[in-house]
Amino acid sequence: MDETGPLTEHEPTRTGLSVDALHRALLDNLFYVVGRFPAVATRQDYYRALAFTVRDRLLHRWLRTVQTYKEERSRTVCYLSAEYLPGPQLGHNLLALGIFDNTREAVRRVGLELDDLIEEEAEPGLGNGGLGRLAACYLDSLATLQRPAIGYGLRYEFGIFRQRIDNGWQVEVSDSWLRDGNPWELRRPHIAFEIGLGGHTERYLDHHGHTRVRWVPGETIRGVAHDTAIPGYGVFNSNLLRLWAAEATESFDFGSFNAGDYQGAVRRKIRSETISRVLYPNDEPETGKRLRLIQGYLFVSCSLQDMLRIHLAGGEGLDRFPQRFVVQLNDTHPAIAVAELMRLLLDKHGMEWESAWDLTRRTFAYTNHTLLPEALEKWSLTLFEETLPRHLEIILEINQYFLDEVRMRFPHDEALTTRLSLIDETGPRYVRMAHLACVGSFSINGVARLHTALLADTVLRDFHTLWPERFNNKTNGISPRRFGNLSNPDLCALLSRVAGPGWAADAERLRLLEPHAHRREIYPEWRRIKLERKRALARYVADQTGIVVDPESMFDIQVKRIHEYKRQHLNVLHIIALYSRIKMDPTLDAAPRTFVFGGKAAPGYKMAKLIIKLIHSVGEVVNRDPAVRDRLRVVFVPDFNVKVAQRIYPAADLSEQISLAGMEASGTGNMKFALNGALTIGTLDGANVEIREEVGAENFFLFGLTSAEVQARKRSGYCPYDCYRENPVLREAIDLLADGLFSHGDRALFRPLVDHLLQQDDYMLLADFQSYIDCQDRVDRAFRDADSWTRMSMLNVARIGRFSSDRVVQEYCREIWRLEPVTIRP
Ligand code: T68
Repeated sequence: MDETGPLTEHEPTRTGLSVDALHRALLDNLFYVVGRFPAVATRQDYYRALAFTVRDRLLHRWLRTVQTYKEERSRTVCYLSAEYLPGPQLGHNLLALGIFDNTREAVRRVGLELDDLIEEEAEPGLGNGGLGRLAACYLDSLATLQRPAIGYGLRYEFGIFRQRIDNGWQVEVSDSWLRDGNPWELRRPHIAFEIGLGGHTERYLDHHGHTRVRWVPGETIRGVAHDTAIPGYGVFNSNLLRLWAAEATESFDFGSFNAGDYQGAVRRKIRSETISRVLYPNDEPETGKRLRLIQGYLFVSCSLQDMLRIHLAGGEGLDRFPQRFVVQLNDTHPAIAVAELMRLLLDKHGMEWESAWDLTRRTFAYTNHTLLPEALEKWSLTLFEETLPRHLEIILEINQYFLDEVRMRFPHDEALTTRLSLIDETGPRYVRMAHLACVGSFSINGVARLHTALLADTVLRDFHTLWPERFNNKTNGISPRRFGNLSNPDLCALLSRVAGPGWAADAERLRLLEPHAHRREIYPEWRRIKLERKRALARYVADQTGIVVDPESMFDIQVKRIHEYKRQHLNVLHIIALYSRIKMDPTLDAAPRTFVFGGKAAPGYKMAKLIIKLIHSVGEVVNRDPAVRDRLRVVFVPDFNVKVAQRIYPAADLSEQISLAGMEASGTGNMKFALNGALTIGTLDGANVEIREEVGAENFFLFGLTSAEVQARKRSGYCPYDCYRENPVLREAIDLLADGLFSHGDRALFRPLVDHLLQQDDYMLLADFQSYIDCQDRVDRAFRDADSWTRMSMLNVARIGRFSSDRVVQEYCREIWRLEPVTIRP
């Protein structure tokens, strides 16, 4: 007691927010939960004790929240997503609870620094990239906007691989994020559901004499809930992220056990638990991956069973289910939910087809995240039949009714029917998951205005013809808490001073910064904050890569998954061109630049891995060359994840958003950079289009073909070799690469890349090359006028408020989910 100071009666150890209460709880948890004395405790021990301290406070809010939602019979949105990338929890939760300063002080009392404890946390890498991070931003906004919501997903034991770089090549290392335990989650053994797999179906007569179907699975597996609280910012509401882990239904197969086969008995348990073992990296053909199909089914079935349980416990009939729940499908990964809800209603709850179908279609809404035809999910019919035989029957029946409806409306168009079918019969038969999602949903949305328009015009064109009223756009947004307050506290303090602290919960208020963008006296502070973040990143880069960079140089950054359509190699071609220009003309007047890259390549995507090697190879030559040493630097930050991202966005001067127009659904990094005062060089792709409209064309560096021009060029027969032949600068850059300047004379290393560019160039780098180079020249001139650059930077921040995830979640609530706020009182 003496050590910790007195506690008031109103400050119980488990909920109090004062420095005293937090300090006392920290020591308590260190001793009773972590099991360590202060004298021997490590930082990791203290991190865990602090996490438990925060979790207690969250649990308290979350129980109040659940109670209130129940009493008020609130309508709830269930976000079904195979991926979540929430990032480290500690800092975020302290911010939401408003106890950052008190906690800092409490941690100081035990002789430690809060920032060091925050560093200890291993982040849950339960997603590949933008799609998973978007889901996490939306959960943050839903809680902040006081909307009842549950995020459902999978508790992968191994998240996205960790990336090491070995001699310039990506090496994948498994991510054992649960190794030290996860203090944020609560395992709920009593919230568990069984799912079936394989087996066969049987028909029987029910007591009304109706034919019904029974699925007799070959095996069953259990999904057990693991809950994490998601607190809203500055409100008492706390929602839930519920992730399912696979477990065996019986630890022992007693048949084998009794027969003396102990090994066999345990084998089945191990096999069951394999199901939620590992997250699949994207960009790999998945049509044959049974495990991935089962993963999707596991979390979807458990989630739907959980919703039905909650609903029925409320005492209302199933017919009221769509009033109480709305389910958002985050891409097609959970689209099996359409068939699974039908199965549960028909086979488990004895509903008739028509009412079950009506209910199902009033429950689901679908978000599409890609236009890449190769990324549209499909599953082989044979695999489906083996794994989910009952679901295949249901899908075929849905298809029959659906195609009858199509034929009725378009009687003479058999081609249309073939195109719309849930089954692709052009070769070996496949189930088209996007079609299942469209047919089973009352709303279909894209994630940026251009993306939605292209969806309606290309991959989902026929569905748009059929049901134009179902289509709508929801332009993506990002959490201003995580990518503002948390990652860039100094900038945010300045924003709060000039625009008022309310901007973090109401990002449109950033507009109040706009008049200040013309006050030169504020510029030095703005630049000082940026420089400080660049210095911090420079230290991190030196630590991670050994490369020293100059914080005064322009930080030109491209971080995102490595993919040809995102065109990291166009960025590299610019570096090569600039390098060779400076070599030819050492007096060339250009601002020193540091090119920063980061991002993972799918393990099976050879070309993406070669692009990583290319970045390192060019970096090696450029960084070593005394002729350009102080003017150009190229670095690759390994293992890009949410934690690293939070260091990078604040340090950027220039944000590279250079995908081929029409390829990037939205992008969200573009928004995170702009919120942190970077200017964008970009094409008219995804959300860039809308960002440019908001910040003003004069504050955005635009280049490249439009998506309409891309289509036209492709139709008229695009020939990349013509660009190469006609443009000496481009020719020089490509020749240097092909001739082995960056590969110690090895002409074979980058041959696949060069050949692809010259012969096919699917993503039209050569067509956009000159426009990109010219635009980079404009960037250079602009950067050298420091005052004008600062003004543009400030205007970007002032006008980026629309891209808060709060804005888009409000749109989802109003236009799709019909969801009202529910205030939780302490
Ligand atoms: C991204 N998609 C879009 N997919 O590429 C990006 N894919 O434009 C958009 O901003 C973002 O979604 C949010 O809408 C993805 O991130 C995946 O990660 C993915 C995962 C598994 C399978 C396929």
